[in-house]
Amino acid sequence: MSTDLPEQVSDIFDPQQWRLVSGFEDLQDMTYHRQVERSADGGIVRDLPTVRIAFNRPGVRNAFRPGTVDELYRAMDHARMTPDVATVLLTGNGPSPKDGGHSFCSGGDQRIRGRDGYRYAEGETRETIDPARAGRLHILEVQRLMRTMPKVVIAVVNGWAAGGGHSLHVVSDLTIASRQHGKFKQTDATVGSFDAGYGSALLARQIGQKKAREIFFLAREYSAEDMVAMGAVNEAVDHENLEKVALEYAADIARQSPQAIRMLKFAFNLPDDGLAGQQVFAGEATRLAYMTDEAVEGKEAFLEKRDPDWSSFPYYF
Ligand code: S0N
Repeated sequence: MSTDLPEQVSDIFDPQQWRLVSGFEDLQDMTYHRQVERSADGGIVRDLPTVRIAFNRPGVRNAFRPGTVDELYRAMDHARMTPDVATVLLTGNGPSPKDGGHSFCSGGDQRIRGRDGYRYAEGETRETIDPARAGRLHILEVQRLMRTMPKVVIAVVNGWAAGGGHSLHVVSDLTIASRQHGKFKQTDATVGSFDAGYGSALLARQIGQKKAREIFFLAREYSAEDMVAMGAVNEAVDHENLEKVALEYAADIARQSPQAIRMLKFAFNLPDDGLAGQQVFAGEATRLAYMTDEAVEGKEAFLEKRDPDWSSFPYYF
């Protein structure tokens, strides 16, 4: 029985609740943990259905560079494909070793944004960079994954959610935020970038056009309580209890039917996601239909080279 406790990665991270996810020990800019139940002697009794994916660059307010986004996508996709994971907590590690500042995520790392649209790591030049990787705005691929994965994603906003970090909270299914340190600021326009997809348009669907435009056009700072009042955040929580409350949310989600949660998430997305949303919802409906005798009859008739017999399947229930 393993008693390995993971490293303390943030001020409100309880190592007793978690284990490192194997296969992800190489992560540099993110951490990825699975919730576990431990016995009194600290041994892991069983896995629980929640994972914690966290930005791990607190010195730069958890800004993301291309490698960060690659790691985030990898962990998120692993969570998507793990059958007994119901909920993903997306958060930020910290506080900053430099100044004690707390951050969820401050968006794209501005130090590496080249005028040509590429992101340059230290020491890289136009000649040495791999353009296929460095120029991608692939945080948008993460947004789509979070949106379409059949799991609930909770943004656990422990500090600054700014720029592209603000957009990640918008695209999450639920958001809870630290009352003391959770701060929200949409700085895209300040630095000449703009999330013209979910980050802005979905925000407007969530809180209304006037408030969403205010957030983007004025780039002001908002507290967790401000965001609760606008309907952009589910709950403001005392900082020390933030991850505890996130796990309570996750425990409630785990008490619901997985199928019902999937269908509900896709149904909530559908009107805002157009045909792509319909495709995701309909794909799940097709999967359910394949489980019926009627669909089995269609398949078997084809394989047996006969006409299907629909006589026992009603047109109306
Ligand atoms: C978060 C803010 C408000 C916090 O202010 P505070 O507490 O005063 O801290 P600072 O002293 O400013 O920061 C502490 C240290 O961290 C560094 N730092 C902070 N944020 C970043 C960042 N985003 N990139 C690089 N470094 C960062 C500071 O420089 C400081 O370092 P030192 O101690 O060395 O001086 C405040 O920090 C702030 O406003 N940050 C910038 C927020 C921002 O503008 N982010 C970018 C917005 N744009 C995007 O995120 C684009 C998103 C994106 O990727 C995208 C989305 C859709 C389509 C395309 C794209 C695309 O890829 O471009």
